[in-house]
Amino acid sequence: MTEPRPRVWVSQPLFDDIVGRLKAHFDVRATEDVTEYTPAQVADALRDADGALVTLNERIGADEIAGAARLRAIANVGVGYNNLDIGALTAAGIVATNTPDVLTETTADFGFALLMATARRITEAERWLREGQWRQWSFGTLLGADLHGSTLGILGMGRIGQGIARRASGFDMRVLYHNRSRLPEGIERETRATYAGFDDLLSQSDHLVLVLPYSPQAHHLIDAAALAKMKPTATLVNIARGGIVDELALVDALANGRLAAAGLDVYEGEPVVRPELLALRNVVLTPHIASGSLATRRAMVSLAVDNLIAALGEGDAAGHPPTPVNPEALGAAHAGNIIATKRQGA
Ligand code: 8YV
Repeated sequence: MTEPRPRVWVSQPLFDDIVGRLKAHFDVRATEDVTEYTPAQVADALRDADGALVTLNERIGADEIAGAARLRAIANVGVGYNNLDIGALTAAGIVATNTPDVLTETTADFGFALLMATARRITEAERWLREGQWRQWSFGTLLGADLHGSTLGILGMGRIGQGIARRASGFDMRVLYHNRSRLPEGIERETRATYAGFDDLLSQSDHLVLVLPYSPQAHHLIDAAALAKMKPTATLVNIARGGIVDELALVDALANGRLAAAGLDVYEGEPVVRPELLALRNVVLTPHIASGSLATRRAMVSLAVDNLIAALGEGDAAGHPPTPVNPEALGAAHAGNIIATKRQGA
């Protein structure tokens, strides 16, 4: 009798031609429609799966994998993986992978676009024009803030932060950054970025861009106290995760002239956006699309597919997924059946 093929669950419709590559190795359970799952539905979908290809919308932790005795790998389509409880997955011998590098430049492009739109009030100006408010040309219409010659603060100086810094030096901006650890001198020189303490970054930036990974320590890092340290003329751009900013404190600062403007691609309760934010004139709001060029989204799915195939011990790179998040779980994933038996409490 032939061994049954491993089963994989693909949580959202992605690109059929790329996801189709999984079919050479696995029985694939794909999803036709964009779906919002309850935790119980995620647990159900994982129950008989050996692997899963998921997006940031699927939260997977101890509860969701409790009944998933065969599960050995989760390939996340995205560089951020705060939707996954890595501790719980590692303890269960499940490999998690993400999609770094392939989205760096596209996401940095978007961060810069959002920064420019925010500083120069581009979406606000278009709305105003479309509303028929442009009745006569006036010298003082919709005056914004310059990028050139200003100080850009970058909070989180990983690959995307560095991409934004490189773009900023082309705009003659002075670039400050704050990061968990200071970057090697060579990278500081190449990106023309200067390390600053957190408070200095807040107080000196004319424009502040958030590009740090979300973690419990980063939750509401930009709160009322942090916002109070910023210049009232400053702008804030968030392309990281919504939870880094206390949105109510942000709304208060924007509504009361303590911050000039904000550009947000991510939200605490996305896809729900607070009505208080929607009501403000001085915010640019986009629906979590920073990595969303067609080529990059395809590259992300392709890398996730490669990761899943290799993490489940198939293909040319069997056992060596290109971008694992918890490589320490790799050995365990290979001893698949042993782990499965352990997880079932046998
Ligand atoms: C993705 C992102 O679109 O990579 C990330 O961390 O936030 C976005 O680029 C998202 O993760 C899709 O799952």
